[in-house]
Amino acid sequence: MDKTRKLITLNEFIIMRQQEFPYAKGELSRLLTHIGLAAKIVSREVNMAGLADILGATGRINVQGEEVKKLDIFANEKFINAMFGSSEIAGMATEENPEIIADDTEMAKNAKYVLCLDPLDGSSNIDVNVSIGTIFSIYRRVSPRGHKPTEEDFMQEGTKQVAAGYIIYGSSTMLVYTTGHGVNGFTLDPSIGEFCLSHPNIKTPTNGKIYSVNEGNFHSFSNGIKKYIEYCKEQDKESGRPCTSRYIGSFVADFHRNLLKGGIYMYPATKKHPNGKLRLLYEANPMAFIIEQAGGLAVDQNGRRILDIKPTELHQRVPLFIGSRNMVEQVMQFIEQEDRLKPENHYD
Ligand code: P6P
Repeated sequence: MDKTRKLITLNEFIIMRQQEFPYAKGELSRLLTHIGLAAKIVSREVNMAGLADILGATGRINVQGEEVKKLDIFANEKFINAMFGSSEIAGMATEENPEIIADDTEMAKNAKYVLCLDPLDGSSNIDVNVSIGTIFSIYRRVSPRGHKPTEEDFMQEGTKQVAAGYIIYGSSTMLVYTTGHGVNGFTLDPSIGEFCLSHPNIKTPTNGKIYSVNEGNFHSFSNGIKKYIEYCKEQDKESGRPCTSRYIGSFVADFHRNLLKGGIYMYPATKKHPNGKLRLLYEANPMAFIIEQAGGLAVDQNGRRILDIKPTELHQRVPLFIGSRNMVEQVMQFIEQEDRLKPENHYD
């Protein structure tokens, strides 16, 4: 990073950008600032996890049927506390809670926003020191203020998001977010405890050479997806193939690398996950908002734009194809040719 460039902290950036919203009264700015605070607290704990008694499983299974790690609970609690502490959130939907969470205070009942959260995505990687992340999505509530929020506030199409972002706890901790005016990345400088602007106005390459998918599920994929993966492996100098296969098993880490370098992440329908594995409200939608703002695409297995999907359940899953525009369009062509135009094809 150019050391001569003025250091811009996340809070300075948020205030600078608030001036672009003439009618903003600072609520969203305050909310984003509190997200940054919670991220710092979780980052400290994630980086200390190996030393503190916070690794390992809790012995509980969450609403997703997945094993709950101690850090999952820690991150969930820290973000819940920070969000309601901002007084800007009427309620939250998080991966760790089967129902929406609402705060009974008058302040919360009168708040303008609701938040969808995956507090710690990729948590199966926690105990083996692989990068993990937090994903958030913010909506204006649609229910009347002065009352607790309803599920309707969370069942909005992704196009209605006011802001979305993620924190990646990796070789460094980064916070990447959008409010619909581009995508900006901030790297945590632990020596001053501030997120500093390190990746202004992120644009994802239109094409890429990286494909991210769990090929262990290969025989469960549709023919179109199988043929696309085989296409990625073929030798073709002109098109720069073979592609490179990179799959960390941590969505935030795979997404972040592909966002910066170009690539596609795919979690198709499988036998075990007939609707894909990624959740619409707090994984697919926020990342789809970011990737579109960065010039990429995010669609489901029918080629439907993720952000246009009207949610019907809080924890619903959706097959996800997200990343460089050309790569997403290409896999959709294979699905069109092999699955839809040849109805005799079916998932094995
Ligand atoms: P699989 C983590 O549980 C997660 O939701 C994503 O972070 C990750 O990309 C995916 O699931 C990994 O799933 O079935 O390939 O192990």
